Amino acid sequence: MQHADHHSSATMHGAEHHHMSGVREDGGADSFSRATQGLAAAATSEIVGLRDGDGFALTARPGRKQIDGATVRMLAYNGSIPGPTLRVAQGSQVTVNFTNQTDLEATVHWHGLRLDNEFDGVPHGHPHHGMQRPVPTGGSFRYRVRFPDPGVYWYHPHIREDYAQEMGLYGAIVVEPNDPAYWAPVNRELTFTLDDILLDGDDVAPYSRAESNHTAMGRFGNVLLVNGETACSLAARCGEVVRFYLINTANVRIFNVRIPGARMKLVGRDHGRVEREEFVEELLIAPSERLILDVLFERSGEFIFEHRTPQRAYRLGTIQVSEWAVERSYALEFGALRHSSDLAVERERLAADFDRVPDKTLALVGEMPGMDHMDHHMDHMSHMNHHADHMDHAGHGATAENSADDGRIEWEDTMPEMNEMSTPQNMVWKLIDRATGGANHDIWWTFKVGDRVKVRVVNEPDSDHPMQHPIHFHGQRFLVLSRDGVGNANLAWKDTELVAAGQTTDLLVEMSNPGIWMSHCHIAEHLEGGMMFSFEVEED
Ligand SMILES: [Cu+2]
Repeated sequence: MQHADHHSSATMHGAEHHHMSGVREDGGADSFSRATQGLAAAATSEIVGLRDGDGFALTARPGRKQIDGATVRMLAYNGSIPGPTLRVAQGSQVTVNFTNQTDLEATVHWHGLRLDNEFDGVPHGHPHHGMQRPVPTGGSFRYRVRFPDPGVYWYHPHIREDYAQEMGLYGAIVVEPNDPAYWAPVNRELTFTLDDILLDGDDVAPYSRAESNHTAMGRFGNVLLVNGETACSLAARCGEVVRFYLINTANVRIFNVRIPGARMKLVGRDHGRVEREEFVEELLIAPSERLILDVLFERSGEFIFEHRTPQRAYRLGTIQVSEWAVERSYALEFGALRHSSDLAVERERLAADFDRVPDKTLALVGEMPGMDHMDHHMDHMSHMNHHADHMDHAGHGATAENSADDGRIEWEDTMPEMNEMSTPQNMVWKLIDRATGGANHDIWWTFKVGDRVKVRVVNEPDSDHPMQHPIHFHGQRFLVLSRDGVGNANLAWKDTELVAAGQTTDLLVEMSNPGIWMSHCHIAEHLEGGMMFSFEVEED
């Protein structure tokens, strides 16, 4: 694992430590505590198998952790960062007794699960349909969680995500399919959370209790973490096929993952299988998205698990593959590219949806009230020129799949001082319903169970700060129909989709789960800045 500011050949894109005033802001009631005295060291994450009907206790509390030589105060579920990985069977239901021992209100959001509305973890002062009362410090809440779909999901708080999630409150959920032939056989399955954290010298860069900051670009970290650790290493055997369940738990950072020298096959995304498996060199994963990759290690030696941006490569981890061949290799099965018959049926079904007029159009807009117009204009121009260079270089602007080199993604914090000072007051992020002009809280959509709603998401290239946004729908699942007018050649059920700056993406959202649900940008600071709205799905 590399420290993000080593070998900063990326010049201005190097994520440098933010050397703030140098004065610690501890002790003030305005900041979350950074004290580590008396806290237990965070443990490594456990894998917990839960059976239908089981109960499980989940407690969030502060813990202490060593990161890159610094001892910092963090938050842990059941004493570990990430929290326990839950392994459950498709169709099962469990009860989670959550207790909040942190120093802020909390909920647990079960990201991607089509569960009952009241257990979705969206906070509201007065609990009503789709909402729950925030769990105060010392309080608890009983969640009933069900798992209708195979795939990989995760859990995290839905209050001050910019702080609580960054501090370690996240955990993986692997839902095992009922059909034993759903996945190809592999030797092992491993779960990896991809994250970063912003250190300021020997401590976590401070957080205000009153409001989030880094609202403009989101809080980029300067240390990368895989499963909460800076040095991820694993051992494998020659001929072994390992399934990687990847979850991006970062506030804003996008990862572009690869393992040079090993063979990698995309087999699934958020909610299970892809339409057709494909061999890949590298793949993007945006905040809150998931990837399911099968990896074959054909020869012995050291392999690097890497995050590649257009400017540089970061080491995420190291895999040592021994010469000792695995007893049963699944190399043959790995070589077969399987198709999902369920998604083939969906493709036929949605042929008419590709060309029809969208039911809803959402624009993604950033506004900087009070920002000097001229400065803004110049910044914007240089920003767009930068994009144009990359597009020329890559030779394309629109592809069926988002790629690392299409030039419309911010990989690092390019304006750290300005970003750090930005708040929801001076940087406003909006989801705008083009039909009504309503923004964020003003939007209220109503659908019926069974509706398949075509939502066009237009990430406006001319707003005050065009950048990518991972758009997330709670409680439902969707298919990506097209990106920039190019039809999606490989369907998968998802709950989050990255929309690059200037990109137009059409989604087909299947309204299958009744209730009042949230949709929002999953950049934590954009959500905190109000980039969200609610929609209702009525029982038929
Ligand atoms: Cu956003």
